[in-house]
Amino acid sequence: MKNKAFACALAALFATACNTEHGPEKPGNSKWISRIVEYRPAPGQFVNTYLGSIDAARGVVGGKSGCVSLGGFGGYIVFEFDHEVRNIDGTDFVIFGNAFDGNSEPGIVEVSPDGRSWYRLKGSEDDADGTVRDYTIAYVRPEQTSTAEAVAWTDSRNRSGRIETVSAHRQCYWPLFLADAPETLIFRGLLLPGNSSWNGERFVQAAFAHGYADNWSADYNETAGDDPDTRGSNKFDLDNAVDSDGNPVALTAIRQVKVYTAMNQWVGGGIGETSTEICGALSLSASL
Ligand SMILES: [Ca+2]
Ligand SMILES: [Ca+2]
Repeated sequence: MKNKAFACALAALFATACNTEHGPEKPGNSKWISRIVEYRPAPGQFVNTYLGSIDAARGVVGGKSGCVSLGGFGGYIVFEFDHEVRNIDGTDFVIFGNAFDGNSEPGIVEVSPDGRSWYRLKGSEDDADGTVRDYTIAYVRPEQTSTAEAVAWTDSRNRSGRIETVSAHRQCYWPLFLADAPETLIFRGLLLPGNSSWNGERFVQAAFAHGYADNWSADYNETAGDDPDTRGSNKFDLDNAVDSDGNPVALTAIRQVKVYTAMNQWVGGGIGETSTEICGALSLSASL
């Protein structure tokens, strides 16, 4: 069928799918992230490295082979797919992290139907003792940015501290690539209680039950939607959306996803600040 082959080649040229049984069809959707809307990390040991740059953020588009670090509390990434993520039965999308047993760095997930209104997907610790609503932190740019230096912060609970440097990472911890070149970085959100403890041999960061990114939860190695690519991810359901007062919100579909580091925690043993990593995401609406 020479003509059909030509038609398919032509269809491919214009990025449309070609079904050999029924001819050209509507363009296919990708199940992976299609675009990074914003990447604004908080200071951290991987900022300005291969894990903490604009290139790292772009690296999580189109698959799950890249990884980007969000730095300390509040640092975030916003991404979208090439289609709306619909609220289907159960899991609607999944997010990949680099969690493993004893290394959970939970990030809170928010979703938006329009890029303006945002709703949190409620996780297991959102109402736990030690969780702080409307938490605000302000980091101050260090005096010099040519080499590693601790980054001071103050927060809405009248506390102060520093993102200390660790010996393994000697570059500047302050994000130098932000277009607005801020002198102060301010982040707001829900602060989750710390998860770090000494188990007699090493410091561990325990998993929370469910509802966070980069979290070694029980569902991490399960699959969703009969897609084996979803293994090794946290699962998210739009049914868990809540507004800023914590009241449930009915969402039928969303356009954008935001993830931010949800702890302001320093872990001993040379581990340093808790920082959520995002290594891709997958929508279960791509083939709907
Ligand atoms: Ca759902
Ligand atoms: Ca991590």
